[in-house]
Amino acid sequence: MLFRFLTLVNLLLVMNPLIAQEKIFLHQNWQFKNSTEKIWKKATVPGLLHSDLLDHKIILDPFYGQNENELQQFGKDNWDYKTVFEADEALLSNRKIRLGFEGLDTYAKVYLNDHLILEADNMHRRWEVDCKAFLKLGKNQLLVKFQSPFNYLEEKYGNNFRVLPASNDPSPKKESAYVRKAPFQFGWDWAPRIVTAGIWRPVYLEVHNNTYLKGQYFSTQKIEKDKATVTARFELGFIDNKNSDLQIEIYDAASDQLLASRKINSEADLNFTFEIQNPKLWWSNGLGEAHLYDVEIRLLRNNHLLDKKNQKFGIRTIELVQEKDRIGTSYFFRLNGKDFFIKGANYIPQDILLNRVTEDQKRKLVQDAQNANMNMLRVWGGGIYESDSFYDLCDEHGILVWQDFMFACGSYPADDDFIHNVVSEVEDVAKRIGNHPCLALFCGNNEVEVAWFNWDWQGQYDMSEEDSAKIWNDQVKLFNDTIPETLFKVLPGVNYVHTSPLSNWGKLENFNHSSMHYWGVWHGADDFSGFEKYIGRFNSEYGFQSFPEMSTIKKFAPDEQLSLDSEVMKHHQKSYVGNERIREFAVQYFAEPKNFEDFVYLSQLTQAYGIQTAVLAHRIKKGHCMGSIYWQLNDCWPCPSWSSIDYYDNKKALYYWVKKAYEPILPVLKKEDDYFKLYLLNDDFNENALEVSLTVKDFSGKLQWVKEYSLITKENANEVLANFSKERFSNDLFAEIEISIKGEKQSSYIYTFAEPKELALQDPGLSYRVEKIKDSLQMTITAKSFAKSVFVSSNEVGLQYSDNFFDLAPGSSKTIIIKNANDDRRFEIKSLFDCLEVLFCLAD
Ligand code: BMA
Repeated sequence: MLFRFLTLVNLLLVMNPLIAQEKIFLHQNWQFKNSTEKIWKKATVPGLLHSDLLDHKIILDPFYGQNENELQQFGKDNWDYKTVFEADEALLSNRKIRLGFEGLDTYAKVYLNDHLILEADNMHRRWEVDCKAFLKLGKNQLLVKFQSPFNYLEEKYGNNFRVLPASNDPSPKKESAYVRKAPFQFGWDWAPRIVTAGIWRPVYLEVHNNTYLKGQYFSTQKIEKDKATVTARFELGFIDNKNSDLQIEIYDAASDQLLASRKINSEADLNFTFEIQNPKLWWSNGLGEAHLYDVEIRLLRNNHLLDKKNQKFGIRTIELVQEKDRIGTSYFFRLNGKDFFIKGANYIPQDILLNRVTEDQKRKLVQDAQNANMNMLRVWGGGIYESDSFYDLCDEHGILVWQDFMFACGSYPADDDFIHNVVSEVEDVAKRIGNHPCLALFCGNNEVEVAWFNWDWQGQYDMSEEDSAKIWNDQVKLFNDTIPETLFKVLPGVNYVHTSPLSNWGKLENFNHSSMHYWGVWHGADDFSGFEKYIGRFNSEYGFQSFPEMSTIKKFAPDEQLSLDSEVMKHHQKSYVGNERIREFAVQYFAEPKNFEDFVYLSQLTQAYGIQTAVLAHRIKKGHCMGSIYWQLNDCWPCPSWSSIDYYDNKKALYYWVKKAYEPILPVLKKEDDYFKLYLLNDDFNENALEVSLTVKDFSGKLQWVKEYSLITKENANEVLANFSKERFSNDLFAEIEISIKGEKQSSYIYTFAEPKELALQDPGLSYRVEKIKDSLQMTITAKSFAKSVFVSSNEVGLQYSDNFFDLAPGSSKTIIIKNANDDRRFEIKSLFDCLEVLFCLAD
């Protein structure tokens, strides 16, 4: 079959000399074995060792119970992967044949027909090598021998190994600092330790018969009223020395209109500018359309087409503005000349077994971010540089990306080998993803600098002054010199900061400067009032943990472990702070949980309450503060964590509450000293003529008073609509704020006037109606009296609710759409007054 496929491809190549290159994926016939054993077993490529072990039932589900403990040896062993593929004459007749790996995890020796043709030592980069000389007619064997990072380091350093700080790596030697492999796989405060190996991204042969297009980069130089100046840069791959008489032409792919053409006679000609008339700009979510240009690039010699490629790009300028101002030091983004507020989340890899993440899962998550009114994701530095498709999705959905380089919470060596490795990694990553309009910022690392100055590593790791100076100089060399110098060579002028945060939360003055990870809540002793007191200029991390819902917990814990302090629940909690902190806060803000299920529900409300408090405080202080990126969007396994969407794609209360808090135009009623202030938070750049009504009722529905306002909003400016003395509100009242345009209701919001625990809630008398409409369920829930935080859940994971964890005014109904529900799913509806309100099963 494979043979036939290759033959066909090569026939095409022979018959059509215009096709200069072709990729042939080598994903068939793979086998693997422990390198000390003899028997080969079937393997999946692309894939990872632990997935293969799972497929063969050699290991149990690493997420269940405490199974993680049982599989540590597999990451310490060495593993071999091999395949056999056929090469025919047509293939071998190609002038140039390259073997490429889009990802090898991590220390790998690659043998083609027993010739060592590649030695890899970095999971984060692509590898390509000429292999024509080693291919033969007929069967060819490709063998990849993976050495575990531990064995590799042992062999390299022996007794001279020097432990470097790596706060989340539980191993005493903290090897992860030396290995260019996703840091979180060595364990993190939300991740198990699964040290994988394998051919984790595609592997292919690529053939070339002519000079070819190897890379193409477009960046916006200038945007004027009716034209944009775009810089195009190209990289060519060569077969021979005939590099003259070339021509590059750029066409609009849809209209086939020629946009630019250039004669190429030297390296310098590969970099040129051209203009696009009446450009359509790329905007982030909320500011406008994320328009993408699709161009076809043709490479010609004497009018003969040598190669062609399609490439998308956006016309946009983005600056990170870091200037001294009257407060301190600013940190905000300017997109196409507009200064705007960033609303987003920190993104981590979607599965610790990275090969399991599907394209659908990626699309879904980026769409979820867009639907939650986010305009930025931070691809955090302890994971991976994402796949190309992830950045494509961000381009399409107007989600800006803050891209960390993959260094987090540790110190790193800076010897020649390591620096050389990092240079190759940075070059490769910048070339691979640098073209995307979504890319707003590259950041050297996560928390390497704050950790150095605040976490007492010098004491913990017993460093002499000399050691300490050396280690610190190494960090400066890496993040202030090597990485930016390399990055700017590939992407001149791109935004770069050497670390996040630039300012630490320890001192009040620091909140006037730059980026901030505020961890006084959770890692410090602050309660949620800290979120209102301590507001950085740009909050790139802050968060609070919760438990995933019961359907997810039951996937990893047997019934007898369903308690907060059971062994399994403790095992899945990877933060040193522990599960008890979640309970303390739930009791402080909501209620003493009646049982474990009740605790799980309250944990989510507590988290949502805290983070919503933070987001609103950040937005109210727009100007001082220009960004809010909470920790963390998603999970890589099922566990209690800071996430807003759990591993099985159940959205937590946090997701729905943040989605509201991130709305572009949002009325907020907030207690400040002796007053309740009615704010209109406004991130919209248009002028809107709005009517705002505020209706106050008691929990049984009796009307107290009403106020109405009309206004025309100002571009991107918050306003205070009213101040009310606090006596006008009590713990048995709620307000419904409606926004209308020309009498037509656009949105409505409910606010209560005391902390949830203080509310004088009464039995809401919930009832429901369910209808099946096509493949979705439509559930209408009605409340007799005020219902707080109504939560619909099922006994299965992954259901998609159009809304959840919402309040209902007395006598009102809300209809939600539930997707992915089978007829035999059981549902529960609960509210804060009473858990387990209604139990039903559609099949009953
Ligand atoms: C942040 C992150 C992670 C960590 C999180 C929660 O600082 O950078 O290192 O998982 O805190 O502790």
